[in-house]
Amino acid sequence: VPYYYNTATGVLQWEKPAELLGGSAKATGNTGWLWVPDAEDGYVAARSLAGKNYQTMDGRSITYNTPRGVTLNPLNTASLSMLHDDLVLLEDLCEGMVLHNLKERYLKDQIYCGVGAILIAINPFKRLPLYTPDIIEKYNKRGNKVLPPHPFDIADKAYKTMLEVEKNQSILVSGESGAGKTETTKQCLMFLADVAGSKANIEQRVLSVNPILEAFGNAKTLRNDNSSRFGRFSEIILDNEKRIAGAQIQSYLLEKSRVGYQQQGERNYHIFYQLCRSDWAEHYQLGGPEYYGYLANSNSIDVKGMDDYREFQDVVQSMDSLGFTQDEKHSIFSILSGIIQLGNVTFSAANIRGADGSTIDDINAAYAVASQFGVDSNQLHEGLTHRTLEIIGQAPVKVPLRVEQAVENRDALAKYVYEKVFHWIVARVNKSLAPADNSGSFIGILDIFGFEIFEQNSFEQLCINYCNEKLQQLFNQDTFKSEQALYTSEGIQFPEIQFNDNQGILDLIEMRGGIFTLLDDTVKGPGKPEQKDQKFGTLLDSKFASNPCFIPSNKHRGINYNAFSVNHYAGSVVYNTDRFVEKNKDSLFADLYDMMAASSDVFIKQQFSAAQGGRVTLAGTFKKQLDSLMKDLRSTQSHYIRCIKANSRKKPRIFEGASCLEQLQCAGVFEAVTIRKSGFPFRYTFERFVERYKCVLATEQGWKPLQSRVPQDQCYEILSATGQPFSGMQWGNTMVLFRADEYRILELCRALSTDRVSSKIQAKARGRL
Ligand code: AOV
Ligand code: MG
Repeated sequence: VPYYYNTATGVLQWEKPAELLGGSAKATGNTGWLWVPDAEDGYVAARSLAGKNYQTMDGRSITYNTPRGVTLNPLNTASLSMLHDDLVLLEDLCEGMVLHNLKERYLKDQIYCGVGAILIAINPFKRLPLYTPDIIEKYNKRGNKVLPPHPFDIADKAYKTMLEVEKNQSILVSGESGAGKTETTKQCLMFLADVAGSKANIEQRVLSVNPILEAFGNAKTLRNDNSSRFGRFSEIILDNEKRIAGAQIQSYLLEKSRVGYQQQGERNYHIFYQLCRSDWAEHYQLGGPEYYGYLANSNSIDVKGMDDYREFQDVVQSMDSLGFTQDEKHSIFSILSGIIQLGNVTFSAANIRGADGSTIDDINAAYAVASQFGVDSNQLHEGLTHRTLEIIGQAPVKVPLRVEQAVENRDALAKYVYEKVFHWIVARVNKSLAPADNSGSFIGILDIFGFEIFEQNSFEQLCINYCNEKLQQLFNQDTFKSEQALYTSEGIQFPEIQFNDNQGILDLIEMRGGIFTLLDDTVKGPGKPEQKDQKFGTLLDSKFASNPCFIPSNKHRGINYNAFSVNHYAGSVVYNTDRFVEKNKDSLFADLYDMMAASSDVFIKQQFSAAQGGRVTLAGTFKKQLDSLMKDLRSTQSHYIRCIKANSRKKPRIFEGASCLEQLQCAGVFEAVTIRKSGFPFRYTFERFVERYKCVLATEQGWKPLQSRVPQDQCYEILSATGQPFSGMQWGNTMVLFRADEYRILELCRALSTDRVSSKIQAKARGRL
């Protein structure tokens, strides 16, 4: 077995440069291999045959039609075997190479990888021993050591930067459903709780928020058994000694439609099933979940690996540790029972004073709801099956609702009440975690839905994608700014850096007169919901026909619904305008609202005490929330974690390249790469440069010591020994910066030297044998 001995570092088994790998890799060197886009793998390494025909490295024949103006990236086969912790160190930073690196690492359970300051985390779909106390300890006590990429690395950086520069920090976690955002967030929280600690075990209370919020805000979906159906920004508040003093949570866009309806195979919120399975169920006259429409209609009741009975105990325990009173818990659970039973209230068509109306089938179901909600059962019956029309100058009239309208009205009540409960819980948690002194600094962690492009996209997707545009803008500006800051602090002239700015898309959506305002105006105007959707679509078309970020309805061929598209940074998304207006409306018929406000249950009464705002729209509320979030984030130093879902089967060891590529694009990873690449992407402090390249001085006779003592001079010495011009090197105050061309030459020189020396040692070793 040949061995390599590096006399400069004293390390045996030198990391052998790829250019010298010998054998097949060498033979196939740079001879026409290309990264060819592939529908399944994202990219495959292949060689051009004739025309559209290519042969892949593993011998398959494929065809690819290269679009005009596109050149395929050449591939240096030797670099295939070099895997990096930080993708920026790839000499060839193209999409194919990035994807290849991530895949090879993933298959070796190296699920984390950096791209500059960004952490990419690929969901392993299996438990890895990466989060133990001794690993926390390792990151916490690292000193100056560079450790492998990890969420602890990011949390540690955030915490230590805060200690150093007294600036609030934030960690922004994004990715598609099931990519691992919530798990990653919990890992960061766990690290901070452990490392920062607190005076009175406050960190344990901060951690006990998770079971509660997950029970009320998470549900089983087809994509994720424990899918968060709300966005969340958790601020961990630190005192003057930088110990945890409390926390505050802000939630975004709870998916309330789930309360009334779930797709087949999905579930309602976990808490409903937990309550039905709990020892408390009897108290609220609840049977098993299979008895209730809201819980059983989607044919998914139990989740593999999830114990609803036990989880409920966790929830109650967490509530206790956060100081929820017995009364508060009872109020919440009785409202939940009311919602569950409300779903079993069904209607039949009836003639009401000569008009088409409806009546409740089983009055006992309504009694049960009325008693849990503390309202009068007649009023409930009346409120569900009628609505009061107020016409100015006339006495109000009661209009009967047809069956389908009554059902919608019933679901609206359930959704509305549930949302109230959810918001109350978040507020209650915040009350109990509020720090005594409000002056502290914070580390915020954002766990929020990533960019969504579905087969059918609606109002919810527009809100989510709008949010991602906002975050993407911040991300680009941050990446740009941190590059700029580095060049400035190194005293190097800032190169011309280009990147795609998405302000135009944001303007289209949020500006006065933009999509959101038009939608809000349509909600307030007259007409039936369907007519309003139509009107909204027409308005958009007439207003934005020539906006480059917008595609009007008449440009959507082969689509059988009213559509418009937005050219988002992550790709063009087609939105279906049906129900947009209705979904944006965030109110309840006054009959039901007033009924709830008169409840005999103090808790409910309180929730409905404020007059219902007439003008509330979801778009308006969400925009306001986001503005405030962005303001908070801009005041912090941000750290980014991009979660990637390796496959849609939720199985370990499967890497679906094309989908991963799409996610990386949606995460804006390549924008960051572009920004970095357009400057000087390779950078080493003088010391690290010397460490890596001093071997260049080696000759046939062996290693040569450096003449100078000053690191920067040592760098010059090394470069001049290569005999290459290196005119493009940038000399900063502490580091040398350069581009891929210089990097390639340097690596080659390094490779040649180490090879010379190691073959010499081998020869010697053989001679001795
Ligand atoms: P999400 O938060 O990104 O989805 P989760 O964090 O809930 O995704 O992760 C989904 C599932 O993937 C988890 O329940 C785990 O089974 C598994 N998983 C994720 N990260 C890890 C890890 N580091 N180690 C082991 N298993 C992991 V959503 O909330 O749906 O957008 O709305
Ligand atoms: Mg989640």
